[in-house]
Amino acid sequence: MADREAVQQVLRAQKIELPTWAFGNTGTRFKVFAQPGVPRTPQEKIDDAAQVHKFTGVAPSAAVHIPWDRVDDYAGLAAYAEQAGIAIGTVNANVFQDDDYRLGSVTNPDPGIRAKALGHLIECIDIMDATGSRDLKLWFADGTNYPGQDDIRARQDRLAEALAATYQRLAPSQRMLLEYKLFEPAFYTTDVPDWGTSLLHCVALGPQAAVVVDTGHHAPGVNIEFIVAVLLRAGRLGGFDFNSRFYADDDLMVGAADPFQLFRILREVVAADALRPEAGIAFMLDQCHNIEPKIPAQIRSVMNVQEATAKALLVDAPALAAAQRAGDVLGAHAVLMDAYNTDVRPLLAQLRQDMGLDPDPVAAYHRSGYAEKIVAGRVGGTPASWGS
Ligand code: LRH
Ligand code: MN
Repeated sequence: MADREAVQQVLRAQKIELPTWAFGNTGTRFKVFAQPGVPRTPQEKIDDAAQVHKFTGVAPSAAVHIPWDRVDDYAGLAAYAEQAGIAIGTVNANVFQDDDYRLGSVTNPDPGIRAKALGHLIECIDIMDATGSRDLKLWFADGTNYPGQDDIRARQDRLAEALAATYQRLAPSQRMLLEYKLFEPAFYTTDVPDWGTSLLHCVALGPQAAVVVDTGHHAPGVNIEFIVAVLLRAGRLGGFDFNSRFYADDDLMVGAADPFQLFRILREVVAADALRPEAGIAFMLDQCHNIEPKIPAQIRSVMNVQEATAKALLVDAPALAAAQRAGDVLGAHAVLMDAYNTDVRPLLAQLRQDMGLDPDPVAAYHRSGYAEKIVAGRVGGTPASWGS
């Protein structure tokens, strides 16, 4: 079993980025349930994200989504976040909620609409310049619903053209992260449906482009850790959108539906020595808390990533390698399962105490009275939501 002191050192340095949109009202096409105390402004979303960092110590940044987090002064927003003890992280573009994008954004047959979409992508880089963000994350809802609706190859050409124009606007320290998704909202073709398509575009663009693996964006049964291992080997894994699902893009709390899968994914990251910040993997949550209280759900999600990471770090790597070399199938599997079946909660509770935090972040949050404060204080105004 790996050295626990060393494991704690790595866990102490872990950074998990939160999605501002998880603090707003979310739902499905059937209903977006309104919850009391939900933030009304990007600043209030940052306040809530800062609570998660306050109680976990490992969530020092929040990703923003434009226009959901649109403000007049992005440098001011970054300063506000700093005051709250966190930073503005990844900037997410949004070219999926405008009527003009019915037939696509950067892949739309209409060059005028493509230019409009490209304009937004470039605007997001201007925002990154103001917030000091490293990453531009691009997810395109673009696709078709019926065979023949549009030319699959022509849409790829349009996509490549827009990505190239966006890429050349990046500063040397900035990156473009291209997220793929099997389907939804398009139901026949999606223009970036899988890791292969994203990787092809990233390789064509250059070294500042990398793939984002959203754990909810695969067909049932897909071996996500295999994709992770291959992207790490290619040096093109840019980051994760962590969540979990039982069926489709359910956006449930990471590790809730399949904690063993999350462990296997983080095992590939650990095996590639890619947990280090220098490895440049963005560990982000991308979730929607449709029915559950949002801040405790984010705290629980961060804890789920910590637990899976701790188990992945506890794998006895020399013993595993020896069993693998020896072709000892059951022996090798047992080494991995020993780590997975290790109760790491005491180790993490100790780590939190060593970091000056309460060993039980969720209980500490509930004792803080913050939940009652925001319900009482956030009256009036327009609660944040996906508002499509
Ligand atoms: C698309 C997605 C993408 C976003 C959105 C909030 O399903 O995963 O990352 O921008 O969710
Ligand atoms: Mn995502």
